Amino acid sequence: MAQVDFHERQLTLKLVYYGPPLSGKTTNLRALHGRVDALNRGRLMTLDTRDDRTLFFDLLPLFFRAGSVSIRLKVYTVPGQPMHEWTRRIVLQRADGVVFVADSSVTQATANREAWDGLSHHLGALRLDHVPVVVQYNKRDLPDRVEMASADRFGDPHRPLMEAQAVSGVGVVETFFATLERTWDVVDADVRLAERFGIERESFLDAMRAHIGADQRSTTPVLSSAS
Ligand SMILES: Nc1nc2c(ncn2[C@@H]2O[C@H](COP(=O)(O)OP(=O)(O)OP(=O)(O)O)[C@@H](O)[C@H]2O)c(=O)[nH]1
Ligand SMILES: [Mg+2]
Repeated sequence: MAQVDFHERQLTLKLVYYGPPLSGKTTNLRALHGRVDALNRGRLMTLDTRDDRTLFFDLLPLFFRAGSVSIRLKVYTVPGQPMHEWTRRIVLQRADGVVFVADSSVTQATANREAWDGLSHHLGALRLDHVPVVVQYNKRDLPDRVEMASADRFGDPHRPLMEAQAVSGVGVVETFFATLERTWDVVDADVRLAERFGIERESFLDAMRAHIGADQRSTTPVLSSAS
């Protein structure tokens, strides 16, 4: 659950990137990190094995202000390898929103489904069934990618699916914001954020956009007003 300190006017939210082995969870986080302009950038913490497999988790902390409220957004990835099931549960604790990064390769359909089942199981055990989950089909550049029309929607035929090619940054920010919007709505319904902090959903999202929208590759430095 979100940590909300109405007295100090501080809000801490946790997002978790979950999914099968090698689907591109860490790559999503790296692309997101690359978007935050250098002046505002927090450290991206990764803990890998020598072959780049996530060992415990990655963490990208994002700090920004929306009006008079300080927001701390902690973005994690879980390790996808089967042996890390317990670590995945620990990383999911207290999540406010989840991005499920599915692999578009048709050969990964079973792996996607197994990871989804694991996620559902953990969310249930952690009493987090209300947490919004946004599904991203990553690696849309693969020649053997599944057609979106026939892609697994994990039990909900109306579930919206995001498409991404995280390795080139495509679809990363869109997925992130889709998740953040749904997370705000669920947390707001729970603790009445807008009413008690006096910030509207759009101001929160605009502040986040200002923080993450500045492209570090831009030759003109863009100073975020939200720092
Ligand atoms: N073709 C293609 N490859 C991608 C894409 N995104 C990530 N990859 C590659 O997929 C491999 C795994 O990416 P990671 O981001 O490390 O995957 P992960 O989900 O964090 O893996 P684990 O932490 O071990 O579960 C790397 O070689 C990436 O370069 C994509 O959009 N297209
Ligand atoms: Mg990883």
